Amino acid sequence: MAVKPVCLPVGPALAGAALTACLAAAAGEPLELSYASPATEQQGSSHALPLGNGRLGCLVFGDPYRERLALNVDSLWTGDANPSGAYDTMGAYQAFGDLRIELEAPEATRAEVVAASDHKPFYGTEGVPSSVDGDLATKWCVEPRGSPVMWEARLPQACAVAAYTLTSTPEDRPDRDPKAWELAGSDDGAAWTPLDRRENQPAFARRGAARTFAVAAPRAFRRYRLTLLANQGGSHLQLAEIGLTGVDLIRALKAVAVTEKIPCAVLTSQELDSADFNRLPTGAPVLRAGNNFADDFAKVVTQLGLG
Ligand SMILES: [Ca+2]
Repeated sequence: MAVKPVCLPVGPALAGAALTACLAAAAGEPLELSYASPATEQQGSSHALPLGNGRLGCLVFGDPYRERLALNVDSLWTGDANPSGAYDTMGAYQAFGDLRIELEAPEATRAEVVAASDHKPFYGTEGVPSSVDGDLATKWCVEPRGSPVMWEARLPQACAVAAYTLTSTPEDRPDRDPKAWELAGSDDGAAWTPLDRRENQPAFARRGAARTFAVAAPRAFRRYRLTLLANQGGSHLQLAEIGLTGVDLIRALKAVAVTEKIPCAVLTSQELDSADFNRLPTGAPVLRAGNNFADDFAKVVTQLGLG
Protein backbone atom coordinates (compact mmCIF):
# COMPACT_ATOMS: atom_id res chain seq x y z
CA MET A 1 0.00 0.00 0.00
CA ALA A 2 1.49 3.29 -1.05
CA VAL A 3 1.59 6.07 1.49
CA LYS A 4 0.23 9.24 -0.02
CA PRO A 5 1.17 12.73 1.01
CA VAL A 6 -1.56 14.61 2.83
CA CYS A 7 -0.81 17.78 0.96
CA LEU A 8 0.71 18.07 -2.49
CA PRO A 9 3.94 16.44 -3.59
CA VAL A 10 6.24 19.27 -4.50
CA GLY A 11 9.01 18.65 -6.99
CA PRO A 12 11.23 21.12 -8.79
CA ALA A 13 8.99 21.19 -11.83
CA LEU A 14 5.84 21.41 -9.75
CA ALA A 15 7.00 23.72 -7.03
CA GLY A 16 5.34 26.85 -8.35
CA ALA A 17 2.00 25.28 -9.12
CA ALA A 18 1.89 23.22 -5.94
CA LEU A 19 2.86 26.13 -3.74
CA THR A 20 0.21 28.29 -5.34
CA ALA A 21 -2.38 25.59 -4.72
CA CYS A 22 -1.37 25.24 -1.09
CA LEU A 23 -1.37 28.96 -0.53
CA ALA A 24 -4.79 29.37 -2.08
CA ALA A 25 -6.18 26.59 0.08
CA ALA A 26 -4.60 27.98 3.18
CA ALA A 27 -5.71 31.59 2.92
CA GLY A 28 -5.90 33.02 6.41
CA GLU A 29 -4.06 30.03 7.86
CA PRO A 30 -0.36 29.73 8.72
CA LEU A 31 1.78 28.67 5.77
CA GLU A 32 2.47 25.01 6.39
CA LEU A 33 2.93 21.93 4.29
CA SER A 34 1.89 18.63 5.80
CA TYR A 35 2.87 15.12 4.69
CA ALA A 36 2.13 11.63 5.98
CA SER A 37 5.48 10.21 4.92
CA PRO A 38 8.91 11.32 3.79
CA ALA A 39 10.08 11.14 0.19
CA THR A 40 11.89 7.89 -0.56
CA GLU A 41 15.34 7.73 -2.12
CA GLN A 42 13.76 6.76 -5.43
CA GLN A 43 11.22 9.59 -5.28
CA GLY A 44 13.81 12.24 -4.44
CA SER A 45 13.68 14.40 -7.52
CA SER A 46 9.89 14.44 -7.72
CA HIS A 47 8.73 14.34 -4.08
CA ALA A 48 11.39 15.98 -1.92
CA LEU A 49 10.89 19.62 -1.02
CA PRO A 50 13.15 22.08 -2.87
CA LEU A 51 14.55 24.96 -0.86
CA GLY A 52 17.02 27.56 -2.00
CA ASN A 53 17.96 31.17 -2.36
CA GLY A 54 18.99 31.18 -6.00
CA ARG A 55 22.60 30.23 -5.28
CA LEU A 56 22.50 27.57 -2.58
CA GLY A 57 19.76 25.00 -2.61
CA CYS A 58 18.75 21.59 -1.36
CA LEU A 59 16.09 18.93 -1.51
CA VAL A 60 14.56 18.07 1.87
CA PHE A 61 13.31 14.49 2.07
CA GLY A 62 11.28 15.05 5.21
CA ASP A 63 12.13 12.16 7.54
CA PRO A 64 12.65 13.78 10.94
CA TYR A 65 14.69 10.83 12.19
CA ARG A 66 16.77 10.06 9.11
CA GLU A 67 16.78 13.33 7.28
CA ARG A 68 18.56 13.69 3.99
CA LEU A 69 19.41 17.08 2.53
CA ALA A 70 20.64 16.85 -1.07
CA LEU A 71 22.65 20.06 -1.44
CA ASN A 72 23.72 21.96 -4.51
CA VAL A 73 25.30 25.32 -5.21
CA ASP A 74 25.38 27.27 -8.45
CA SER A 75 29.18 27.52 -8.56
CA LEU A 76 29.58 23.78 -9.10
CA TRP A 77 29.46 23.45 -12.86
CA THR A 78 31.27 21.31 -15.37
CA GLY A 79 32.08 22.52 -18.86
CA ASP A 80 32.57 26.06 -20.11
CA ALA A 81 30.38 28.61 -21.82
CA ASN A 82 28.61 26.85 -24.66
CA PRO A 83 25.58 28.63 -26.09
CA SER A 84 25.00 25.95 -28.73
CA GLY A 85 22.00 24.49 -26.94
CA ALA A 86 23.36 20.99 -27.65
CA TYR A 87 22.85 19.00 -24.47
CA ASP A 88 25.62 16.51 -25.24
CA THR A 89 28.28 19.23 -25.33
CA MET A 90 26.97 21.60 -22.70
CA GLY A 91 28.12 21.62 -19.10
CA ALA A 92 25.83 20.84 -16.20
CA TYR A 93 25.29 21.70 -12.56
CA GLN A 94 26.92 19.21 -10.22
CA ALA A 95 25.56 17.89 -6.94
CA PHE A 96 27.33 19.37 -3.93
CA GLY A 97 26.65 16.34 -1.77
CA ASP A 98 24.25 14.96 0.81
CA LEU A 99 23.90 15.92 4.44
CA ARG A 100 22.31 13.12 6.45
CA ILE A 101 20.99 13.70 9.94
CA GLU A 102 20.29 10.64 12.06
CA LEU A 103 18.19 11.05 15.18
CA GLU A 104 16.82 8.37 17.43
CA ALA A 105 13.24 7.51 16.54
CA PRO A 106 10.72 6.61 19.21
CA GLU A 107 11.10 2.88 19.78
CA ALA A 108 7.37 2.30 19.82
CA THR A 109 6.75 3.57 16.31
CA ARG A 110 9.59 2.38 14.18
CA ALA A 111 10.17 -0.77 12.18
CA GLU A 112 13.40 -1.59 10.43
CA VAL A 113 14.26 -3.94 7.59
CA VAL A 114 17.89 -4.84 7.09
CA ALA A 115 20.12 -7.22 5.19
CA ALA A 116 21.34 -9.39 8.08
CA SER A 117 24.07 -11.06 6.03
CA ASP A 118 27.04 -9.34 4.46
CA HIS A 119 25.62 -9.08 0.96
CA LYS A 120 25.77 -5.68 -0.68
CA PRO A 121 23.79 -4.80 -3.79
CA PHE A 122 25.82 -3.71 -6.78
CA TYR A 123 23.43 -0.83 -7.41
CA GLY A 124 22.36 1.41 -4.55
CA THR A 125 18.76 1.27 -5.72
CA GLU A 126 18.71 -2.53 -5.32
CA GLY A 127 19.19 -2.60 -1.57
CA VAL A 128 16.92 -4.29 0.94
CA PRO A 129 14.54 -1.27 1.23
CA SER A 130 13.42 -2.08 -2.31
CA SER A 131 11.97 -5.35 -1.00
CA VAL A 132 9.40 -3.54 1.16
CA ASP A 133 8.47 -0.44 -0.84
CA GLY A 134 5.30 -1.85 -2.39
CA ASP A 135 6.73 -1.31 -5.86
CA LEU A 136 7.12 -4.32 -8.15
CA ALA A 137 9.42 -2.33 -10.38
CA THR A 138 12.10 -2.17 -7.67
CA LYS A 139 13.98 -5.17 -6.37
CA TRP A 140 16.42 -6.39 -3.75
CA CYS A 141 19.23 -8.00 -5.72
CA VAL A 142 22.52 -9.41 -4.44
CA GLU A 143 25.13 -11.99 -5.35
CA PRO A 144 24.98 -14.88 -2.82
CA ARG A 145 28.55 -16.01 -3.60
CA GLY A 146 27.90 -19.32 -1.89
CA SER A 147 26.57 -18.07 1.43
CA PRO A 148 23.01 -17.68 2.75
CA VAL A 149 21.38 -14.30 2.08
CA MET A 150 19.50 -12.93 5.09
CA TRP A 151 16.62 -10.46 5.19
CA GLU A 152 15.43 -9.32 8.60
CA ALA A 153 12.46 -7.25 9.81
CA ARG A 154 12.67 -5.67 13.25
CA LEU A 155 9.24 -4.63 14.46
CA PRO A 156 8.35 -2.03 17.09
CA GLN A 157 6.29 -4.61 18.96
CA ALA A 158 5.87 -8.38 18.86
CA CYS A 159 3.47 -9.60 16.20
CA ALA A 160 2.29 -13.07 15.19
CA VAL A 161 2.75 -13.72 11.47
CA ALA A 162 0.51 -16.41 10.01
CA ALA A 163 2.03 -16.29 6.53
CA TYR A 164 4.60 -14.51 4.40
CA THR A 165 4.74 -13.54 0.75
CA LEU A 166 7.55 -13.49 -1.78
CA THR A 167 7.08 -11.62 -5.05
CA SER A 168 9.25 -12.21 -8.11
CA THR A 169 10.65 -9.42 -10.21
CA PRO A 170 9.06 -8.50 -13.54
CA GLU A 171 12.52 -8.99 -15.04
CA ASP A 172 12.80 -12.21 -17.02
CA ARG A 173 15.47 -13.85 -14.87
CA PRO A 174 13.91 -16.92 -13.20
CA ASP A 175 17.44 -18.21 -12.53
CA ARG A 176 17.61 -15.53 -9.83
CA ASP A 177 14.46 -16.70 -8.02
CA PRO A 178 14.95 -18.33 -4.60
CA LYS A 179 14.89 -22.12 -4.42
CA ALA A 180 15.27 -22.86 -0.70
CA TRP A 181 14.74 -20.69 2.35
CA GLU A 182 13.81 -20.58 6.00
CA LEU A 183 11.76 -18.13 8.04
CA ALA A 184 12.59 -17.76 11.73
CA GLY A 185 11.39 -15.54 14.57
CA SER A 186 13.19 -14.03 17.54
CA ASP A 187 12.58 -11.66 20.41
CA ASP A 188 16.16 -10.63 21.01
CA GLY A 189 18.00 -11.23 17.74
CA ALA A 190 20.10 -13.95 19.38
CA ALA A 191 17.84 -17.00 19.82
CA TRP A 192 15.88 -17.85 16.68
CA THR A 193 12.84 -20.13 16.38
CA PRO A 194 12.36 -21.80 12.97
CA LEU A 195 8.87 -21.06 11.65
CA ASP A 196 8.88 -22.39 8.10
CA ARG A 197 11.34 -24.04 5.75
CA ARG A 198 11.03 -24.70 2.02
CA GLU A 199 13.35 -26.82 -0.10
CA ASN A 200 13.60 -27.41 -3.86
CA GLN A 201 11.00 -24.83 -4.73
CA PRO A 202 10.47 -24.13 -8.45
CA ALA A 203 11.04 -20.74 -10.00
CA PHE A 204 8.00 -18.48 -9.97
CA ALA A 205 5.46 -19.55 -12.59
CA ARG A 206 5.36 -16.02 -13.97
CA ARG A 207 7.15 -12.78 -13.47
CA GLY A 208 5.87 -10.22 -10.98
CA ALA A 209 3.95 -12.99 -9.20
CA ALA A 210 3.38 -13.29 -5.46
CA ARG A 211 3.53 -16.61 -3.60
CA THR A 212 2.25 -16.86 -0.05
CA PHE A 213 3.49 -19.47 2.41
CA ALA A 214 1.70 -20.33 5.64
CA VAL A 215 3.42 -20.48 9.02
CA ALA A 216 2.23 -23.65 10.73
CA ALA A 217 2.55 -22.43 14.32
CA PRO A 218 2.55 -18.63 14.46
CA ARG A 219 3.85 -16.97 17.61
CA ALA A 220 4.42 -13.34 18.36
CA PHE A 221 7.98 -12.19 17.67
CA ARG A 222 9.63 -8.83 17.34
CA ARG A 223 12.07 -10.02 14.71
CA TYR A 224 11.58 -12.10 11.60
CA ARG A 225 14.47 -13.37 9.53
CA LEU A 226 14.17 -14.87 6.07
CA THR A 227 17.30 -16.81 5.17
CA LEU A 228 17.55 -17.50 1.45
CA LEU A 229 19.61 -20.68 1.15
CA ALA A 230 19.73 -21.25 -2.61
CA ASN A 231 18.54 -19.78 -5.88
CA GLN A 232 17.66 -21.28 -9.26
CA GLY A 233 21.24 -21.31 -10.48
CA GLY A 234 21.94 -17.71 -11.47
CA SER A 235 24.79 -15.61 -10.16
CA HIS A 236 22.32 -13.29 -8.42
CA LEU A 237 19.35 -13.69 -6.12
CA GLN A 238 16.51 -11.20 -6.33
CA LEU A 239 12.96 -10.49 -5.16
CA ALA A 240 10.69 -7.56 -5.90
CA GLU A 241 8.88 -7.70 -2.55
CA ILE A 242 8.88 -9.58 0.74
CA GLY A 243 5.84 -9.33 2.98
CA LEU A 244 4.76 -10.54 6.41
CA THR A 245 1.02 -11.10 6.67
CA GLY A 246 -0.58 -8.73 9.14
CA VAL A 247 2.43 -6.40 9.23
CA ASP A 248 2.29 -3.30 7.08
CA LEU A 249 6.03 -2.99 6.62
CA ILE A 250 5.70 -0.20 4.10
CA ARG A 251 3.89 1.99 6.59
CA ALA A 252 5.72 0.69 9.66
CA LEU A 253 9.04 1.70 8.16
CA LYS A 254 7.72 5.21 8.04
CA ALA A 255 5.49 5.00 11.10
CA VAL A 256 6.78 8.12 12.69
CA ALA A 257 4.98 11.34 13.19
CA VAL A 258 6.70 12.33 10.02
CA THR A 259 7.04 15.86 8.78
CA GLU A 260 4.13 16.84 10.94
CA LYS A 261 4.16 20.47 10.01
CA ILE A 262 6.81 22.27 8.06
CA PRO A 263 6.85 26.04 8.36
CA CYS A 264 7.49 27.51 4.93
CA ALA A 265 8.09 30.88 3.37
CA VAL A 266 7.85 32.29 -0.11
CA LEU A 267 11.19 32.94 -1.81
CA THR A 268 10.96 35.62 -4.46
CA SER A 269 12.98 38.09 -6.49
CA GLN A 270 9.97 40.42 -6.70
CA GLU A 271 8.97 43.32 -4.48
CA LEU A 272 6.21 42.87 -1.97
CA ASP A 273 3.80 45.16 -3.81
CA SER A 274 3.83 42.89 -6.87
CA ALA A 275 0.35 41.85 -7.98
CA ASP A 276 1.58 38.24 -7.95
CA PHE A 277 1.33 38.28 -4.17
CA ASN A 278 -2.30 39.33 -3.96
CA ARG A 279 -3.36 35.80 -3.04
CA LEU A 280 -0.84 35.42 -0.25
CA PRO A 281 -2.39 35.04 3.20
CA THR A 282 -1.91 38.04 5.43
CA GLY A 283 1.38 37.83 7.28
CA ALA A 284 2.81 35.10 5.04
CA PRO A 285 6.58 35.03 5.50
CA VAL A 286 8.49 36.20 2.43
CA LEU A 287 12.18 36.03 1.63
CA ARG A 288 13.29 38.45 -1.07
CA ALA A 289 16.46 37.61 -2.97
CA GLY A 290 19.10 40.32 -3.13
CA ASN A 291 19.88 43.06 -0.61
CA ASN A 292 16.79 42.33 1.46
CA PHE A 293 17.60 38.67 1.97
CA ALA A 294 19.47 38.84 5.28
CA ASP A 295 16.88 41.07 6.94
CA ASP A 296 14.00 39.04 5.55
CA PHE A 297 15.62 35.81 6.69
CA ALA A 298 16.10 37.06 10.24
CA LYS A 299 12.50 38.25 10.32
CA VAL A 300 11.16 34.92 9.04
CA VAL A 301 13.23 32.96 11.57
CA THR A 302 11.68 35.02 14.35
CA GLN A 303 8.20 34.84 12.84
CA LEU A 304 8.27 31.05 12.54
CA GLY A 305 9.95 30.52 15.89
CA LEU A 306 12.98 28.84 14.33
CA GLY A 307 15.66 30.85 16.08
CA1 LIG B 1 10.03 -3.49 -4.56
